[in-house]
Amino acid sequence: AHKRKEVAERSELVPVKLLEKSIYFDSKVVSMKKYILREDKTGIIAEFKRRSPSKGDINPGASVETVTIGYMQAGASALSILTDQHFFGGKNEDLTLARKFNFCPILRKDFIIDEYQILEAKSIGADCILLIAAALEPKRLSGLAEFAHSLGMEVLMEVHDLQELESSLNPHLDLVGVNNRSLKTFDVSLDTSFSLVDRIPNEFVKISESGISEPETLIQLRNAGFQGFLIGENFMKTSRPQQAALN
Ligand code: IGP
Repeated sequence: AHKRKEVAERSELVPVKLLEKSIYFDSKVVSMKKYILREDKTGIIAEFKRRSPSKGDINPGASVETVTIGYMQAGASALSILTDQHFFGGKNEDLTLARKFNFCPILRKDFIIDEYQILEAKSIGADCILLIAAALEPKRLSGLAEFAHSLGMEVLMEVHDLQELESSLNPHLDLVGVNNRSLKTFDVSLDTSFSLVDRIPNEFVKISESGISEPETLIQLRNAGFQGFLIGENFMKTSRPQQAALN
């Protein structure tokens, strides 16, 4: 409900015509799918997140430039930038700043419910959008994914259980992510990932999301069949997130 209002307000303020004037609107997308599969990289999608509903403030003063450049130097395959202000203290300018300093795929992390937000994602410099199965009707999700593809962007669909996965799979997705954190209780269980990995068709790049804090966990997830790993808090909670990513 809160996103509906935000979208209505913003589309009033910044009409689509203006979004389309952005220098990023016609620029080529950097493929997250390809970068995740590159063997000279770790498969890690490193996230910039100042705060979260489950943890409160994580790193309120962190600098987008310093952290994202450090992430990429440490071997991350891609970046995820929270742009949701209400729950995560993010903003669109964070993503654009990350874009200016990095040549890599960038995921716009937000709650996308409308085509306007996808046009906006393109205009701020994103390469990939997140669509959350728990928040969208399967038909709607598929339509939004198709729309993102029409702009040249890639799509990561996030699921929490088998029901969401099976009802929402569609041909317009590039990556499928299993979120280990329940949106309702905020409890993290890596078993969510282990139990769903084999149910994701191999045409999609498989991502495990949330609660990853040990190198061993990453290795176990990789052995189970995951190709990408979305990591935020474990890096951001340190005073130098860009160095945490080196370990
Ligand atoms: C990162 P963590 O536990 O490493 O900070 O998790 C990422 O998976 C998490 O931020 C996330 C998220 C989301 C945030 C996953 N899905 C959807 C906002 C919306």
